[in-house]
Amino acid sequence: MVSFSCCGARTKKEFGMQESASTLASSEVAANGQRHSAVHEWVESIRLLVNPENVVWITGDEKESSRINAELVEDGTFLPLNEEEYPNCFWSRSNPNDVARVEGRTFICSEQEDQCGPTNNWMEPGAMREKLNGLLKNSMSGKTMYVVPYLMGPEGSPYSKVGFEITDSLYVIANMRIMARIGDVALQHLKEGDTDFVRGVHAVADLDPEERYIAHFPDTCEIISVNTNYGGNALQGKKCFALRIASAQAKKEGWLAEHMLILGVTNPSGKKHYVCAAFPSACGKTNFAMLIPPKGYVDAGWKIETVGDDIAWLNFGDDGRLYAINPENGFFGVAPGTSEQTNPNAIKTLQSNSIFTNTALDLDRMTPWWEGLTEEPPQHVRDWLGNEWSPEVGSKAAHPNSRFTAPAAQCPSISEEFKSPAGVPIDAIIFGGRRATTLPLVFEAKSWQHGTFVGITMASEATAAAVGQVGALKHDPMAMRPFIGYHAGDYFQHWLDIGERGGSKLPKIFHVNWFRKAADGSFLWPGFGENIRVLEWILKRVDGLASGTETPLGIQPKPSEMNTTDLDISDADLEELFSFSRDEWEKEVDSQKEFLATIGAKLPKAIAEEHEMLRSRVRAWGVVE
Ligand code: OXD
Ligand code: MN
Repeated sequence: MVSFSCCGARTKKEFGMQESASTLASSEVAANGQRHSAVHEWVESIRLLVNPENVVWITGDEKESSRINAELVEDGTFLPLNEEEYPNCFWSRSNPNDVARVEGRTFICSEQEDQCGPTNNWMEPGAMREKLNGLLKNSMSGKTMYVVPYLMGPEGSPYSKVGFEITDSLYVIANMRIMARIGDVALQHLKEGDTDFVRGVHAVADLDPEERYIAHFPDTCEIISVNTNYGGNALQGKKCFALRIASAQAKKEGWLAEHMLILGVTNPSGKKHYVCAAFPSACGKTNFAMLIPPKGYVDAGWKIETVGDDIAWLNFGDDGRLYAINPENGFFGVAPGTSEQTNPNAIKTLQSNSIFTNTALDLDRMTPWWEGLTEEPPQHVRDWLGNEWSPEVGSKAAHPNSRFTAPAAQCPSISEEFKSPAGVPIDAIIFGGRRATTLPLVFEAKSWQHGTFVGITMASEATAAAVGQVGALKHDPMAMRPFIGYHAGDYFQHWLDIGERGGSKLPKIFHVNWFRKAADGSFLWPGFGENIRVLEWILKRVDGLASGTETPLGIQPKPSEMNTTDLDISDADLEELFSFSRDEWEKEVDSQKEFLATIGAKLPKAIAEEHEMLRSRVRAWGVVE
């Protein structure tokens, strides 16, 4: 039996690199010591605080990566998987108390409390600094402090941004290497004397959940996460930088940092459109980003390409349109439910050079396993807690939020444009949630302002990506509730301001719901690859080829506009997917009102008006005078 320990704090290892407080492993850093003096001053200030035995700069090269993985294997954090089936892949378990994002321990430390708003936890920056300095002080003594330069966005893109994560966790570096472009490539993006970079510090400490902090300082572009090693908290490029800090930067600079996938759709006439979509965590976003069309569509010439699966940065191009880049370089996907049936592209992506955290392990094959990967579990399974497991145990073998970290470039559907510095022009923005009732399969908003309202009022039944009650309905504006790095009311206003600026060149906005259920609890819509049928209608609307029909919610497809060829769905189910219940909508509008009230005085007037207009439309619908 292979002995295996949890990833967590580790002691200093030789690492086989030049190392000392002042030695820089990267030739680039050494050569540009002066050029990056602002970086060095900050790194030195952290070194003095955390007091490591040595400092190592991460260069991002292949040999370094092999050394890191070997060291993680040596200290028991990584278990190498079957080299034939999963080359260069590793299995890892986290501390059981550290398996998801913890919104209760996530803070936005803006100068003023009213810059933080009701969707975030606030702590006065000085008080938070004092608290964190206490936790960080000497936290790396006897250990190595690694400095990880990273680039969010494609190389050479004017929209890409540089961050640094100082960490004592090789597990974090191994994951960051997949999720971001790390090392010298990031330093090359920093211009002479540039101070525009995000400063991040991460210390595993002793993983005490009571002293766990994921703190953001949007005014100074700083991130500090302590007492956690979970991806969403500790891989700072992702949620911390690319959403929370970037959203605050985007507000100041006039762009959008959004929790959205990006995909390209080519239709049979060869026309290519790009779409962004926002769904709350673990609502099938990765599956949608890598959608494989059904055979009839493939034969007809439809093609889907993936640009991003989680985050989009949208900037205005010279032509006045919104262009999206994916700031990330990898996928940090939820494993359970991912299979050859649900997402063959993800399965191919994660077949090599990937890390599996908190999945189960097939001990005979030394391959990762999770619920849904195969119909039957393997014979000999170790669960995510490290115990022998069989279905009789009654618990899940893989944690519901277990993850794969896999390089985006390995995805069979990855778009050429994934690396495009200019990004891709967006034709449609799609909002969606997991709703068993009330919301139809698809509708289009009447305008950018109405679409902003639709995004603000989206809600979803909670999943396992964040700690909390699974199944409860949560309002999640633009799927950004846990990620808006400033006051939600100001964020809503920012969306309206973007609307003013972009005018008629802006993408059209839609809402979808793949999860509506019949009275017997079964899903009404097959979902997965069939969702291309909804995309087809959306793009017909973009091209002015479908007139749709007006409902209180917006514009829905006429039955004849939905392509149902080869689709196994009854007319009754299709009708139910689009049905409108005044009773359900009266309740929905009330629950929206309650949510909007939580935003307080900063709720834009235009949004309150949209809400009133929706209420009137709902009341008037079908009422014969
Ligand atoms: C994620 C999330 O991990 O949204 O992408 O929680
Ligand atoms: Mn996400």
